[in-house]
Amino acid sequence: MKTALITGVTGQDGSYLAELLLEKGYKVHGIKRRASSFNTQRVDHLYQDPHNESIRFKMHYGDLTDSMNIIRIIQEVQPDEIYNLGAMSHVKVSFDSPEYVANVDGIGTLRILEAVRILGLEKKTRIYQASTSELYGGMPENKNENGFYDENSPFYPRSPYGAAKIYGFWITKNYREAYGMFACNGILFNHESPRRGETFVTRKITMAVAAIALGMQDCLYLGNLEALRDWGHAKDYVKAMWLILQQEKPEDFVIATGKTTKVRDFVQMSFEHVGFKIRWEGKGVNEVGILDSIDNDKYLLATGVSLSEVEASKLLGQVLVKVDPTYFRPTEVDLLLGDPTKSKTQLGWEPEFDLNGLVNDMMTSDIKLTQKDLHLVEGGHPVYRQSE
Ligand code: NDP
Ligand code: GDR
Repeated sequence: MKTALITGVTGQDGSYLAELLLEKGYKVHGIKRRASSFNTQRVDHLYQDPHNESIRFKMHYGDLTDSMNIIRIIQEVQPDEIYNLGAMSHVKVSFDSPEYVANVDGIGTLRILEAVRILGLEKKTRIYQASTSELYGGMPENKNENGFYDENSPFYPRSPYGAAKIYGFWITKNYREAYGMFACNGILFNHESPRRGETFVTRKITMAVAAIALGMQDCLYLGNLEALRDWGHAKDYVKAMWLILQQEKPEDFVIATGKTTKVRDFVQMSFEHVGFKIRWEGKGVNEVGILDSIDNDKYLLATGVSLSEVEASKLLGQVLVKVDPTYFRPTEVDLLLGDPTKSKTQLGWEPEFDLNGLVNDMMTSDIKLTQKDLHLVEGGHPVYRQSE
């Protein structure tokens, strides 16, 4: 039985990866942070009682800023594979906490690599580093001749997050070359899911659209509607992480869909799921999304309830989307588009979800969650949501 250690197991990717590895028969250890309230919702369904010695899923308290803790956990677990997914992963927030993000996302990677070396596990333990398309920074001149970013495209990070992750990228490559370690970077483009953190743009949109459709929210405030992202499904992307560590030779891989979409179009697609057609008016910070028409059959199919004529006429013509400059970034990555050729040919990686499938999965899940919230509100339990 192989043993894996996942940092960031409580995050979006960590939870899907833990599921995948358990399905494959691994013993899975995860590092979780101590917090004043539970932060394990994404993996609660995997919990196994630690009093039972034969469990295959176990979590350890730890933090990527704490070398001693990292060394002790790796010594205890003796992993065959480490997936370093732990990070302060929000690009906009990294401008607020640049030193912290350098410590966790940059030096944290070094702590993992050096711990493996200190413990003499260089030949046993394979390491996956969660690198990112943010390394490219969306610089137009750095795309390849076909207009994509690939494994050979130059980097130009545009945030403290990107700058910290570029250290993680290079130190992983350096330990591979210097010490012959099986250490690889997955350069993953944006990937989303119903488990995506609520402040990333896709999830913010699908949660707001569900809440607007069910009458729990009036308006969705967003930043740059023009940004283009190459969005895939996290379930598909964790499969690629595993494949990268099963290769004969350690190498770096781009994981992407090869298609790019504007934030505005993701908004449109999410509203279309509930039968709402949005009309865009105005420019820049004055741009708004107005409800133009409603397809009642689609609304019924998505929500399980029908809108009365009175309810529908109240909604039509309302401004449902506004721009709030609070969400603009000091430096923006305008366009990301990855070339998955190497991962498809060499890893045999094939994603199952396209963008429509992703939007459907996220919207279906967020409608269910909103309906649960509605029941709570009806039962006299207020539901508080932050609109970040
Ligand atoms: P999430 O933000 O959902 O999860 C991040 C995880 O890291 C959480 O478990 C979090 O713990 C943990 N973490 C944060 N700070 C620390 C710390 N100081 N010590 C230990 N653990 C910590 O991110 P994703 O799952 O979306 O992403 C996984 C990784 O992949 C990240 O490294 C991210 O930067 C990278 N990445 C993500 C992409 C994406 O589109 N999702 C694309 C490319 C790269 P807690 O739950 O307590 O907050
Ligand atoms: P990103 O993801 O920065 O690409 O990083 P995010 O979803 O935060 O932003 C994508 C694009 O949408 C624009 N945008 C908004 N973003 C947020 N969060 N909130 C808004 O209201 C909003 N309005 C518009 C942003 O400006 C941006 O252009 C993600 C993270 O998962 C990283 O950890 C990962 O490395 C990269 O993807 C690849």
